[in-house]
Amino acid sequence: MRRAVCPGSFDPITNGHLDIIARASKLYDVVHVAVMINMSKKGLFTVEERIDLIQRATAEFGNVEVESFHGLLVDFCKQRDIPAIVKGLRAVSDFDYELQMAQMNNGLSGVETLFVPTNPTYSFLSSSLVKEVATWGGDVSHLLPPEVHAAVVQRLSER
Ligand code: COD
Repeated sequence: MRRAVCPGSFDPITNGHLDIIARASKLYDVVHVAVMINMSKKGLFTVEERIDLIQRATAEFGNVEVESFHGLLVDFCKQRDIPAIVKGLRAVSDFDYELQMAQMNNGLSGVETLFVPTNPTYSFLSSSLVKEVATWGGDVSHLLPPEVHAAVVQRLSER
């Protein structure tokens, strides 16, 4: 069984994340989506809400498992016998930090990181930018899965 993990904050999942997960799901038997628990940062959505949104957005792929994790990504990989991390690369600005993490993770445990070039349609897209634009009433419906867009609009209207 070939396994890989797509890790992230996913606050919330965007079409850019979804594109990488979809492509990984064609290359691997099982793709684990690992939602990082960050105690020091309050997100727009709780980790449980993010997991629910990712599960709904990826249900059609049929081989995606969504979980949260706390601590080192390499420990998440070790516990599940996952040899590969799949990451999307948006621009050169992503590369420096991603390279450092890939080399650190490989040195810690031997896990490999594979970089998938972003779909050019989403090369500018990040969760934080979506939240900022949506907060000020901008239209982000084309950048999010429909159920995620509805949840973002709902959550911002409660504030
Ligand atoms: N197009 C393509 N890919 C994208 C896009 C896009 N528009 N947006 C995001 N992505 C991909 C990128 O690969 C990105 O890395 C990933 O999605 C997740 O993005 P975010 O923004 O949701 O999540 P981050 O960047 O906050 O996640 C960072 C991690 C959780 C992956 C990282 O901090 C981590 O591994 N932490 C665990 C602790 C650890 O092991 N630390 C040591 C690291 S060496």
